[in-house]
Amino acid sequence: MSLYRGIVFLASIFLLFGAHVSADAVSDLQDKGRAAINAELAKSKTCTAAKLKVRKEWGNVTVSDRKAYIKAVLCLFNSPSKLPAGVAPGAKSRYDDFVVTHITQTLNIHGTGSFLSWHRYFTWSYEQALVNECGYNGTQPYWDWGRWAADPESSPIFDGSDTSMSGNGLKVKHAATINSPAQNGGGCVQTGPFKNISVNLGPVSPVADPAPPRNPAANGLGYNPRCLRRDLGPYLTTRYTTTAQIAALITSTNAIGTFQDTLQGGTGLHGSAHFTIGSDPGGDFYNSPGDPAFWLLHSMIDRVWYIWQTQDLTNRMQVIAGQTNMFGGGAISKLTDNINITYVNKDVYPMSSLMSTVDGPFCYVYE
Ligand SMILES: *[C@@H]1O[C@H](CO)[C@@H](O)[C@H](O)[C@H]1NC(C)=O
Ligand SMILES: *[C@@H]1O[C@H](CO)[C@@H](O)[C@H](O)[C@H]1NC(C)=O
Ligand SMILES: *[C@@H]1O[C@H](CO)[C@@H](O)[C@H](O)[C@H]1NC(C)=O
Ligand SMILES: *[C@@H]1O[C@H](CO)[C@@H](O)[C@H](O)[C@H]1NC(C)=O
Ligand SMILES: [Cu+2]
Repeated sequence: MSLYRGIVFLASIFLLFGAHVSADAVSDLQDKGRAAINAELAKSKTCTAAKLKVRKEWGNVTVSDRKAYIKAVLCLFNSPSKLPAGVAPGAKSRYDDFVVTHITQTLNIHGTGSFLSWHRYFTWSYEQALVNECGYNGTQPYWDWGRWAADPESSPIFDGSDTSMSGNGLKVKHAATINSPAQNGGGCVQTGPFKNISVNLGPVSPVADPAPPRNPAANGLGYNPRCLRRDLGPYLTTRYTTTAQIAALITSTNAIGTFQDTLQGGTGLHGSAHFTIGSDPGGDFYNSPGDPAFWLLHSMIDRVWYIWQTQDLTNRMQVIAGQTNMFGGGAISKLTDNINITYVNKDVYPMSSLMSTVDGPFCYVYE
């Protein structure tokens, strides 16, 4: 065979098989950590291989499972609130109970030692509500920001189809925010399964143009019904949440403090993903769970933490850093500190019980 034909032959082999065997860099790290999780599972007091659940990327969830997930989320929007009278007059649905829980604890769950474990437990409790209160039998999907970084609007998560989490907001003329130039939406979401939901709570700290109407209560818990808005676009994802950047965070940070601070820093993965949804309530630090894509975003935050942990479980499982108040105030956070999200899950756990995804209340891995 001539040299030329040899090269063509090798290139064809690569095209046929190479593209399939090489997963992305973050999935490679995930696969590398899986043996450590399996060893942890074998020691678990609560989780077994038979009970283990697998959380998947939205693009890898089957169409019928996406529909089942959407149906269960709509069920939470259509179920009554269970909050005791007087806690939040604006909470009209069971879904709103989760939003209220986040609003009232915001200053003690971000930039604190509890950020990762609080949001892990919060997201899992939401998944539990979908299962136990709305008949869902799947798992909480995640949004891999890197996979769709080039164009989030065309992803199966935000393409506006009836198997998406609804599309962008209507394109309206609007100003840049401090976090991003104006992107491709800014108005009300008018496509997909969630086009008709009512955002009832907040705003508390809106980062959106035009500004949402003020809440009748200063704490944002009054009734303030309005449309769901988004301002999706590629500005932040192409700059700050690429697969290479996600992998770099996992491989270049050894200390939990550095890991969580980099994740949450100015142009870190967490804020960049939130401001990619943007607008109202997506761009509101307190009220962001009012957008149902919040849970896919935070499942990915949890996945990044999980993958980071699995690279060195012995040193990265039961570790914590930070204080109890977002502004650096309060006490030093301890693994014995309780996480209490009372209205959406009555079970209170110390953070030490929320560090492993295959022990304590949890029994899941990522794929
Ligand atoms: C979940 O529900 C779907 C549809 O109702 C069904 O096809 C599937 O077998 C169920 N899966 C499990 C694990 O129960
Ligand atoms: C949209 O929501 C409103 C208020 O909840 C309801 O009256 C209306 O029937 C809904 N429309 C559709 C198409 O679901
Ligand atoms: C959890 O918070 C609720 C509401 O603030 C409170 O009533 C309850 O006593 C707390 N539970 C624990 C165990 O701290
Ligand atoms: C998604 O599915 C594709 C095709 O089956 C697979 O190659 C890829 O690894 C999956 N990605 C994730 C994140 O599971
Ligand atoms: Cu949060």
